Amino acid sequence: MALTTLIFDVDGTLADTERDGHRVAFNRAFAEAGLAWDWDSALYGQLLAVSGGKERIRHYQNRWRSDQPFPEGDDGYVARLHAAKTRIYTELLARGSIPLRPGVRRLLDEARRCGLRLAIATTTTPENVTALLEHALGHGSPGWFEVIAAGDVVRHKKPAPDIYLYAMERMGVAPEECLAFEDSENGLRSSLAAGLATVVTVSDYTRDHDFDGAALVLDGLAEPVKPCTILQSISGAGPLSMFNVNVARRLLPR
Ligand code: XBP
Ligand code: MG
Repeated sequence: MALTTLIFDVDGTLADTERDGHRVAFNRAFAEAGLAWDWDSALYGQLLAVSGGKERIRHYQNRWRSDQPFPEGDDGYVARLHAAKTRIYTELLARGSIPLRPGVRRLLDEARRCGLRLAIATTTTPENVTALLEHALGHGSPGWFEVIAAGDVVRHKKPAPDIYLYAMERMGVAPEECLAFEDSENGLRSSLAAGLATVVTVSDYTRDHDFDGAALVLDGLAEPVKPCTILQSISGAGPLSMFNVNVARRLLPR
């Protein structure tokens, strides 16, 4: 089937949001709540194995702070802690502190010129996606994406396929006509389980993940002045110095 649709993960794929964005916001929210918790960069790398911020907070408490249980009978505690984190994170984005990764704007512009359909499939909170797009890509850019599938809209977060299946169902497209973009093993497991050919652009946190099954693994989408390195490739991808729509079309099985 011919390529009609590109579906993007957000964190780590569109922008390096984790270490200097989400992590910082979690720590500030902990401080505001009077919790003496501090997630350093290395610990945060381990915590990324659990996708979703609320799930990550619960996992950390359970695994590292079982001596400090959350207030008994207060079901909303984690939700409020996480809402504070979202407020702080979106404030960071509004200050323009997190740029897009190289090649992201170039590929989105080209895809739109070619009439490809765009969507987002992410575990992060919807406000975070809108804030990142508005501040890093430009005013009105959330409207470039027909569907922004995010956060708790599905029951099971990545590595479950649910968020990709939800996005495709909303658009009325089949996996055979779509290409997914991911940066992590959890993300790749999710897109592959949804039946999607997937391009991975690794980040510092995910470089050593297992990307078995990916159609292409690059160090980034790249720009004309700074070519990419191919880390893993299926036959048919061909040589490339930069990821573009032509390369995307070559990756779909005929
Ligand atoms: C990203 C995540 C997110 C963010 C935090 O994973 O795991 O949970 O770290 O976002 P992916 P929230 O890139 O695979 O979607 O705190 O808003 O949940
Ligand atoms: Mg990601």
